[in-house]
Amino acid sequence: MDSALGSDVTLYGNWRSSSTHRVAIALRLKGIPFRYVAVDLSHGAQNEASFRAVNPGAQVPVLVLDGETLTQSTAILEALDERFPNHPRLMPEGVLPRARAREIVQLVNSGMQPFQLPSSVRKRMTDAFGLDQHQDGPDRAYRAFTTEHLRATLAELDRLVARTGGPFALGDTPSIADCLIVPQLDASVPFGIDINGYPALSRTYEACAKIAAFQDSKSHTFPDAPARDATPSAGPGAGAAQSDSVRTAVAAVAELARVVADGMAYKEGDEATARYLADKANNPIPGIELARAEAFRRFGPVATKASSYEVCLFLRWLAEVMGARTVVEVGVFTGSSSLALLAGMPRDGRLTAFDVSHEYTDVARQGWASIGATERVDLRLVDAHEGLLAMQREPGRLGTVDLAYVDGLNTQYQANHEAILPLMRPGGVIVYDNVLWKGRVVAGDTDAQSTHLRELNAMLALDPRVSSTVLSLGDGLALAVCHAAS
Ligand SMILES: N[C@@H](CCC(=O)N[C@@H](CS)C(=O)NCC(=O)O)C(=O)O
Repeated sequence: MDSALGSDVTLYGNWRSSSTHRVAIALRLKGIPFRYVAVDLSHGAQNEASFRAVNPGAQVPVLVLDGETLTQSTAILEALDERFPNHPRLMPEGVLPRARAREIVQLVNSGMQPFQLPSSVRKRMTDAFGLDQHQDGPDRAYRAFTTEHLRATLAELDRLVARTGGPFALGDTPSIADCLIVPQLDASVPFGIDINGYPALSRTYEACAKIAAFQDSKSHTFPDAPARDATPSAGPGAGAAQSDSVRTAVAAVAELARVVADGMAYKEGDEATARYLADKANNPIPGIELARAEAFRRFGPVATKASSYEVCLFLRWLAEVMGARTVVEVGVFTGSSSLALLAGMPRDGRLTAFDVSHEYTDVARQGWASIGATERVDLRLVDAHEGLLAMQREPGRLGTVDLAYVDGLNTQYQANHEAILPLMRPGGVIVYDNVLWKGRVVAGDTDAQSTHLRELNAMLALDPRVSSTVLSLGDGLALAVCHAAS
């Protein structure tokens, strides 16, 4: 029996605190109603006497349960599981499975989260290590270290999670491990980390993304998150507020902007230029902001797999200067690049687009509908390589494509190159995205993707059927002009 009804549960937390997210997820998984009290960490509310009276340790989360005050999120999760032993159990049965769960919990709790220092602690650290003397400045130096540390530790976390067949971290149901992993992955994105590089973690993340307890515990859904109207704080009420789609979209845009700006600030090293280019030096691409916000709301960090904004701007421009009427896209995902291509094509242009995911392309479909372009897109939910070969067999298709944009499964690029070439008209252009693969291609990494892309770049340079060049735009863009349909 769920004995939660009637119990008085209060969570003190903060919208950006991943440790708070862990507890909120667990409470919602268990269906435990709770009151949420926001502690404004960015203005030092944790150090005020009123909060120190609750937790002298001056940190969130704090859970008040049955009149007792509990701190340390992992202790809270275990206490909740024992106090409310209803389904799903957060801790598995059996000595070994419990030890396996704790391996994951400890790696995140003590090996990862503490390195994402709040600014007050970060200042103490950068001062203690003399990082103001560092050539990149104290903050960049800290971020570079944390990013490298997270990358290395995520690889180990991925190994631990890969031991089960999934879909969740410990098997068929969500557990304590997922309560820690999902907020940790969300928190890693602002450090420029692409979680798609960790297959077992991506699998777990996607399984959790389908569950309301995880969806309703994202940072932007908390009552103290910015870009929300002031609403009375409430636990289950936070979920109800999320159904207000407009407010959620606004919060999601704000969150996305923060994540993108954080990522750009580190990756590109020039946040001001990135912001200026996006805000002041380009017309917006119709529909793209909402599509990106909706993708982020639904899929969290997975949404960052979308083509970068600068690549989208370039695609629109290219489609326009080429007057591209017949366009092929491989890898629609959530629709950013297709919206860019459609924006550059004439009104009678048609886009044939390949993807295998109903879920991701559902967001793309919304985007096309929002700009009245539904009829201009022929979406084919099939394996792209098979789909391209089938397209070759359709009457009148060979030698007709003006522009092809290839993204998606980047170990299929070489096969797709062969399948696309016969479809291209002489002078048509094929664009391949991510050909520098976050620096790994140049660094000589030997994983399957880096190796494949290095081979592709070398092959394109020598392929007599095309003239090609590679731009270091976004994550690297290869452009191949076709000499003749072959
Ligand atoms: N190990 C603790 C970590 C708690 C923690 O790091 N809390 C952060 C927010 S995620 C905090 O309150 N920071 C405020 C500060 O340290 O000033 C737990 O799992 O609860």
